[in-house]
Amino acid sequence: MAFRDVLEIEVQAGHGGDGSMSFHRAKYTPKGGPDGGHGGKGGSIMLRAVEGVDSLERLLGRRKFKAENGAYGEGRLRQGSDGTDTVIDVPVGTTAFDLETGRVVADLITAGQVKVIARGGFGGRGNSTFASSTRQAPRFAELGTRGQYRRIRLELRLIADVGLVGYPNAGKSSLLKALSNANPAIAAYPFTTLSPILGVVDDLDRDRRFTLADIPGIIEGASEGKGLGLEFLRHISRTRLLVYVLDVTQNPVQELGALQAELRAYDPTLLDGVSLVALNKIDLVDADLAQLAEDELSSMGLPVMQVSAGEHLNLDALKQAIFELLPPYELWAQTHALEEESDVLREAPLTIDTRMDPPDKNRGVEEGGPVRVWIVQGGGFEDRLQRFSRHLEEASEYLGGVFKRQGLYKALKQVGAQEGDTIEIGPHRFEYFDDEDHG
Ligand SMILES: Nc1nc2c(ncn2[C@@H]2O[C@H](COP(=O)(O)OP(=O)(O)OP(=O)(O)O)[C@@H](O)[C@H]2O)c(=O)[nH]1
Ligand SMILES: [Mg+2]
Repeated sequence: MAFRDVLEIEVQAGHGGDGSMSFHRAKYTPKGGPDGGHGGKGGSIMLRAVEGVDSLERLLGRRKFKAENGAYGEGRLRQGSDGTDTVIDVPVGTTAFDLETGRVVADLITAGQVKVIARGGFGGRGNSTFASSTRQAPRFAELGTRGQYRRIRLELRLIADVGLVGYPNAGKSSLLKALSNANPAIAAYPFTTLSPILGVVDDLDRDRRFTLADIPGIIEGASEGKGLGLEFLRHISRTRLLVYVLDVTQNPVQELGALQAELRAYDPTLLDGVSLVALNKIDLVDADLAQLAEDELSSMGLPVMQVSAGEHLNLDALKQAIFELLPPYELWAQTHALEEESDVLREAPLTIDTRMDPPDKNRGVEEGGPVRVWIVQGGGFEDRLQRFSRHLEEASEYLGGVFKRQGLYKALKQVGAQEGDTIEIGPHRFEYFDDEDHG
């Protein structure tokens, strides 16, 4: 069972369809009204968490995903159809990161959970939308917007319910073997286990189960790289319960303190969850000695179970204790999901910068003085222009009205724009007219 795998994918959501520029044509009505329909929405790409699969590779099978584009609008007010979404199934426990920003896009820890990772573009509006009493024949339509493109890193961390931590040779693998269906290597020397192993523990009487993860042993100084280090703690960072496996013939009290110190050095939140102690190898010591160790450990605040993985002593009691103490998954998931990016596309706020440009004959400035340029960024203005770039000339009066309603001219006036100045929005340049209404 692969414990962790990583896969990089590229996703391209569908583009929105362009709105249509069309006029009604009929035999006896030569001057028909505008009848261009809207473009359809582009399909989005989402991840969906499915149960019972433990490999990204097997489930995905490829690296590039596309969603369908929205169709163009057409005459006679025909709306273009929306592009179909693409749903990518991933195993529960998959986290998606944006490769560019490193931010968490989705953290799927519950089966059936769905999250959009690339949003489809919006459809453009047809020219019929822009008709009004003063603009009866709009010769422009809106373009659809582009679908989101992203490179995504998927990381699967199988979510084991319970993690075993302990010094090398304490008997972690022996416990895993005795409690679960797994068959890990067991040997009388330290660092037998070199990579994490998962097993399933069943309670057939009551029809319940948990998964149990065995990781390589940890020693004092692991946080400074001693032994195999703490790298493997990542695999139990999302377990709901930790079992400290301590060898009763060693110095269990001292070992527990050292283990907790190492965990704390790696991630202090590891100590916040539910945990208990399995005091192992009690078959090797007198009952009195085992009891003494249990009492000392109990005074450190954790429930303690005396067991022998080798002789199968008290294992059922340990199992039942784990079932009793294990927090319900739903409750745990609410507080342990990573914070995902918001679904809402946030628009950058409006900013206005200014600079002086040398006189430019092409713009027909006769006097030859330098020209003041106001650079408008954010506020959605560039996107808006982009959507009419095919018919900018024809749409200019409409756009002027929109920009005015959105407060652009007022903002320009406030920063000191004057008649004849240039407004620059992305690749577009306009002359600023001082209109009394702007105030
Ligand atoms: N007598 C006795 N021996 C045990 C018991 N549990 C484990 N052992 C022995 O202890 C040794 C280490 O056991 P493992 O299960 O490999 O220990 P581990 O904690 O997984 O060790 P690493 O993988 O090296 O970290 C083996 O020789 C086991 O047979 C027990 O309850 N009683
Ligand atoms: Mg082991």
